[in-house]
Amino acid sequence: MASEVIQYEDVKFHAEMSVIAFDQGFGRYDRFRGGPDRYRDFVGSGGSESITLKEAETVLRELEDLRTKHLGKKSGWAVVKKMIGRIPSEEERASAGQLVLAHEIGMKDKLADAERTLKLIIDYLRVERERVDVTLPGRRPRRGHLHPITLLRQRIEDIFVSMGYAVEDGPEVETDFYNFTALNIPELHPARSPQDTFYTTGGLSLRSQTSTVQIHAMRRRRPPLRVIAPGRVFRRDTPDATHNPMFFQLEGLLVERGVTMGHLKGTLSEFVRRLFGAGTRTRFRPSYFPFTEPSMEADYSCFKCGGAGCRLCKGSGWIELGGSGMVHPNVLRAVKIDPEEFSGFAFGLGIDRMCGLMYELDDIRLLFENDVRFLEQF
Ligand code: 2U9
Repeated sequence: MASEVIQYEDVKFHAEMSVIAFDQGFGRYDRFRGGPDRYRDFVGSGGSESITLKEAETVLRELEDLRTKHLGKKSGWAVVKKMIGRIPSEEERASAGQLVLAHEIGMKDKLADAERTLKLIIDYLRVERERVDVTLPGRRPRRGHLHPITLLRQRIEDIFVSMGYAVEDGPEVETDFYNFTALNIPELHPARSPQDTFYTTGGLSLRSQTSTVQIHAMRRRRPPLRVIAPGRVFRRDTPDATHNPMFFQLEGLLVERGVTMGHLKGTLSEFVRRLFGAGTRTRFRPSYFPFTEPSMEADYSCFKCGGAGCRLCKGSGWIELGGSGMVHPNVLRAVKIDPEEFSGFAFGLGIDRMCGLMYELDDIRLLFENDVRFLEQF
């Protein structure tokens, strides 16, 4: 083969065969030729021919393969170019060179034309895919709000803070001392039994009232003191429409010199007037709590019927606020406050119960189910 003499005609023949093969392969891409504006026929509103981004990317890849096959280093075209050098006549060699070059330019032009169109189509469609219509209305994030219990707790806190009370917080898991002993709850009192209180295996208990917080407060800051303690408390009740084993309480404690039951009555009366309106009346009934002596229950006139009697107050005209009393001397002694020098009053109310009444909920458990359809009504 190396010794074989090659002539112009041989090169011309092989070159033309190669160009025919190329044209055959290129045929299906011919529609992408047509100059720098040809891409407009495929994209945008004026496009009469359609192509997807994925299709255009595939065609471009195929076109590169076609170039390699017909014009690459291992192609028939490379063989044709090598043949030129083996033509003995200088003149014929020059003519063959010109012929081959002209064919090569022709094929490369076709490829470049189609490639340019495809690249422009791809650029256009990529931009199109990523285009954001800034005039579209946004997705409005759903705005949350505070839980109804929190809303009521904050209203109550505001009233007491304006009367000079500090808001205190404390642990939900307690020792017997804070949960019972310091509160003058006797050793065998049923509240201490595991039937009423949740115990941990380590002998601690979930606080059954927030009085624990006030015991902490009295040990930390000596009297005179005014604190309220809102928070979760836990009692082993079977849940029903009016009970939940976890509920929210708010207790208040005031310890100063010369405090009387008159101060207690005045404080609670003022509190319900601020919460439910100036016309709200109060009444006090004798009661018993281990941590207060004397003790009393406080009622307020129904905010719905004004005392005439309605479904909300079960016809009585009164609604129960909670318990209260003068702090038992034993409780003061438990935290080393001299009951001869200081006296105090305390009260407690259930926030969930009050919340249920104010929003006329027929089941207190709704407050803890976390159902947005319920919660978003407040
Ligand atoms: C200390 C001493 C005494 C807080 C008090 C009540 C009466 C009371 C209930 C109301 C409804 C609990 O949520 S409820 O079930 N509470 O009746 N609580 S006196 O007495 C205290 C507090 C702290 C140091």
